[in-house]
Amino acid sequence: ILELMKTKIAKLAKEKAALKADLLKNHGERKIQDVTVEMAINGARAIKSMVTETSDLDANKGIAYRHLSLYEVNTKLPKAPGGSVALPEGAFWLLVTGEEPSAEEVKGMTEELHKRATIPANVMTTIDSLPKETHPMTQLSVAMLALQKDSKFFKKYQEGMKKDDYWSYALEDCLDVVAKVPIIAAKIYRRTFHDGKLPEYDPKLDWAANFAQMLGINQSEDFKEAMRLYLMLHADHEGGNVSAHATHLVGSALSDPYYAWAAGLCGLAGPLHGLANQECLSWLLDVQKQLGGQKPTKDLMTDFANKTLKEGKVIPGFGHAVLRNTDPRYMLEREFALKHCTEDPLFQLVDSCYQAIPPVLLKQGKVKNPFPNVDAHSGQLMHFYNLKEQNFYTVVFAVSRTLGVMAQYIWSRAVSLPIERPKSLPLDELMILAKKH
Ligand code: CMX
Repeated sequence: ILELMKTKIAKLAKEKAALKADLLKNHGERKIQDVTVEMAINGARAIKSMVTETSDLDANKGIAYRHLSLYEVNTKLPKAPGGSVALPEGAFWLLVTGEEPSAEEVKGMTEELHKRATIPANVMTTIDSLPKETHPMTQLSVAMLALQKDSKFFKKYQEGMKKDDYWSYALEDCLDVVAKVPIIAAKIYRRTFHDGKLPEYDPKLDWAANFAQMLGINQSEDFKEAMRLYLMLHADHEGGNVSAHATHLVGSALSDPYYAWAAGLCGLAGPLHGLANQECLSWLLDVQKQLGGQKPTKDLMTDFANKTLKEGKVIPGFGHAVLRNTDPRYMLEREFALKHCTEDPLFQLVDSCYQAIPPVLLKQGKVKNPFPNVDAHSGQLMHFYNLKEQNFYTVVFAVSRTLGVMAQYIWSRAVSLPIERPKSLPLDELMILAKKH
């Protein structure tokens, strides 16, 4: 399967290289946007200054993996036997090759990952040497760097590999990372929250199902299916978000995929990014406690939302920096929950928030997007299937996002994107420029 994958990437890379050359030669001076002082100060928001091949975020339709919406990905891509959710390794194939995989190709992909799913003893020892209270995201970042010793990209670069070969060794490392990350995540989970015993890896299972069973908390088929959905939905979200951008930036220095993703993981650990999902569940559980068994009616939830706003806090799980509509990832999780867990009191609370909170935020008047994002739902699903340790949620997100950032890394090398080096300015220089224009 690896050779087939390489053939597909090589073919697409040739087309993309021609497109890039055409853009640079014939349109390189063309203006695509004005950059304002506000954009420069406020986090480069909306400045079109990066190339990411794998996915594209539309403010209304949400993320598309290679031009396919998440609904299309979920409908069209192969499922596990008896399942109804697209397999995340199929999404990875799509992100990497640009093509919808056949069932045979996804099966091959799963097998390829099984072959690479061994964790060197030194990496396990490194994880075990960390105090158990170390945040699971710190443990994961440390483990990523411990894996770096075996980077094929790094080794080949030292030996003087040609530029044209960068992407194929990047692919080797990226496949290794994708194969190993769920086992490492499960290892961190078991040692941090349980007895430290790691269930055996099961090569008969797909990538997500194996991760679900290695957590050792719920062996049901429904949990495996929920995990497939979660890992498929969170796989990629364009290149400008903190973790993807950090990974891309570090990779642009030709640091190998392990170094690059370790940097990205540190970004994902931030409360304004990957940590938001854990905060969202905390808010829901707190509301549930205050409800003390009362039914979460729309009126009650409106009161809770107003109370949170009055306290000067944001309502976690609502709003988005780019999206201006309900996040399709939220909707797909909601559809799943409607099929599997409508009796769950926490789902009923989430459902009531869905009805009550957008009107409250709209009335407040300053939020650009009053609708829920994915974080408003994913915690409920994990919690329902007995994955209750919120400190671990960002690690589950990281397992999924590994697919996207690794696909992006491969493509950054395949189209030879150069080292990234935006121009920065001190504020007084910005004032001089602002007054000049
Ligand atoms: N509750 C209350 N106020 C909110 C809000 C919310 N959920 N979302 C935005 N606002 C406020 C902002 O704080 C801002 O207020 P000020 O002008 O007083 O600073 C105002 O509305 C305008 O903000 P915005 O332009 O609509 O949103 P931003 O692009 O600045 O921020 C985000 C986006 C996600 C950080 C913000 O909506 C938020 O804090 N949401 C809650 C936390 C959350 O769910 N994070 C997960 C994001 C998921 C993801 O990134 O994938």
